[in-house]
Amino acid sequence: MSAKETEKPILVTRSSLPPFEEFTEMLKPIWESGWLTNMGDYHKELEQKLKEYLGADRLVLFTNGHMALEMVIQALELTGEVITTPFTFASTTHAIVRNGLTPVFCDINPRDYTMDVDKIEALITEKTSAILPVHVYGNICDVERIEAIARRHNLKVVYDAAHTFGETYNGVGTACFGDASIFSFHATKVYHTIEGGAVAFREEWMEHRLNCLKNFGIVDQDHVVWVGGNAKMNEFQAAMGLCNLRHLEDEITKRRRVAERYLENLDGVKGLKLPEYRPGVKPNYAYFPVVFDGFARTRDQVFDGLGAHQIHPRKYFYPLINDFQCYEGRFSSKDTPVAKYIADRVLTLPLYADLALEDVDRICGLLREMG
Ligand code: T4K
Repeated sequence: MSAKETEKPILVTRSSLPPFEEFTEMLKPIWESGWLTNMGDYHKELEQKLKEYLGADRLVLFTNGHMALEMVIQALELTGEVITTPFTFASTTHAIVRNGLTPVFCDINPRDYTMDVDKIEALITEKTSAILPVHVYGNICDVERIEAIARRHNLKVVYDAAHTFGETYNGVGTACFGDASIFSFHATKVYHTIEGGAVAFREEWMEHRLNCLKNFGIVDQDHVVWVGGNAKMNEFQAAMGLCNLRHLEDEITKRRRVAERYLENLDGVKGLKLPEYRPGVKPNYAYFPVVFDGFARTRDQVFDGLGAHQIHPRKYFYPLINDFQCYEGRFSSKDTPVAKYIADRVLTLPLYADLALEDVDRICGLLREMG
């Protein structure tokens, strides 16, 4: 049934859920054992299944993607400055700053909005310890060139892969790039555990440290070795994750249909830049960003125009992080002009598995009328 018939607003996304009984059935063992959190059976099972699915040799679960990022930065003992992108969700920069480090913003490329690799080296100083790029919207960064730069300058690479669950580049999963990659399993993601996240990483020693950090830095009852926090995934989250993993292929297929319908409908509309992936990327259709550049209306006019029809895209990722109030006086979006340009013109259109194709047609019809 289309949203027009139900008169429900169409939001940018809508969580997919497994069949109700499938989830409630999973709850029985939790009731029987009385084990609700702290690395229970579902936690162990999910960790194993996700390693297999993502092709990751090593992976540790977290209660959300943000804590995964904060704690991998802590585990790697990064220092000084971290080169990153301002064109992302608040989490990426906040995780750097909350570790007492200085983000150094690199501009993005106007094609797929990932870090402009040609601009990284000019930002490296003797204080730089790492590069933290984002596979924004699921657009995979130029991982080869980032790897080469990092090796040349002896820097760590941590990818914010929050948007890339299930994606591959030349057949390799995104969990396999850099020293580590973080994933978000938030309710709004292609794959979710209600709230949740993970770190996939290269070196074996990190496993013990990450597992301790997410549990207050406790090694055992007699030893607390790190100043950790509490970032454990609980059994209810893990149960949801196990259910959702069974439905993932279906989820991505349905999303692909929606994305393809947008592409068919919007192809050739003047002043509308549609999503583009680098060759070799197998996408998961997490987001459908469009950039209004030379379109008859501004991004904000389109946002309001669709809103009048109960259609609510989002301005991901606006405002740019270097313009956030909390960073006033420290950074400026003037230093990242391409990111500023895109952030002022981008809208992510509604995209989720159950979005009816006739609703996609309606959204596209409205966009064409405005163009
Ligand atoms: N790095 C990157 C690049 C990220 O994008 C994120 C998260 C992270 C790191 C951190 O990962 P987590 O710690 O979150 O695991 C949403 C998500 O909360 C956030 O996870 C996500 N990025 C970000 C891009 O989007 P908001 O503030 O836009 O969420 P909200 O509440 O406005 O929801 C957006 C829409 O989603 C709603 O209009 C309707 C739908 N929705 C929302 C919820 C909460 C549902 O359908 N079901 C729900 O339960 O941040």
